[in-house]
Amino acid sequence: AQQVPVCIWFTGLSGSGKSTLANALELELFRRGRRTMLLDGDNVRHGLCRDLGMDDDARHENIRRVAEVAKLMTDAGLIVISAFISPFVRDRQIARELFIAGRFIEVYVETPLEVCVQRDPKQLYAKALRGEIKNFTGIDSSYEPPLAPEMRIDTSRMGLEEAVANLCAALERVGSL
Ligand code: GGZ
Repeated sequence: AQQVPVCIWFTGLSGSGKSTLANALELELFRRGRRTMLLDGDNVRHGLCRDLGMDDDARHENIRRVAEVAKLMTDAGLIVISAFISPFVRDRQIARELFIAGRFIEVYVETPLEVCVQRDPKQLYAKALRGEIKNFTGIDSSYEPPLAPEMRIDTSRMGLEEAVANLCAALERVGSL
């Protein structure tokens, strides 16, 4: 059967585990023969959005572009996985409204800030706390949690395998797997 195209939209703090989840999910979908497109900072902020910084307006524009690309990719029949902080409710709502009802799955990666600060794989929180990076999400730039996400994952409490299994179950419910 043809896969139902859908957008899985991860949102959460830097270091919350969005990219790890997105990559593991994409690998599992590949194993199951599904065609996917992964959108994240690595392939977007260095190209399509390389003109954008991290102030609020730049983040609005970043998410607007990513959402439009995600929509185009689902129109092409792909399962799109998006992994951006996407800190603002309004931007995520604008993204959601591009899609047919049920074809936008918002996943709140709700790993607590304290855990993200402890992980700090790129030492960005350390820099932000020293004032060397301005407008850092969770430090001096806000993160607005989703009010009604389709799914929540706290990567400090749930392992990667279980999280991917839960994501796949959600895709099965909407007919994408
Ligand atoms: C937050 C920042 C910042 C600031 C650079 N605030 O964890 P990372 O490192 O690898 O991913 C983060 C990425 C944020 O880009 P997004 O496109 O996801 O953000 S948004 O959705 O808000 O547009 C982080 C790094 O870039 N980074 N400066 N000031 N994260």
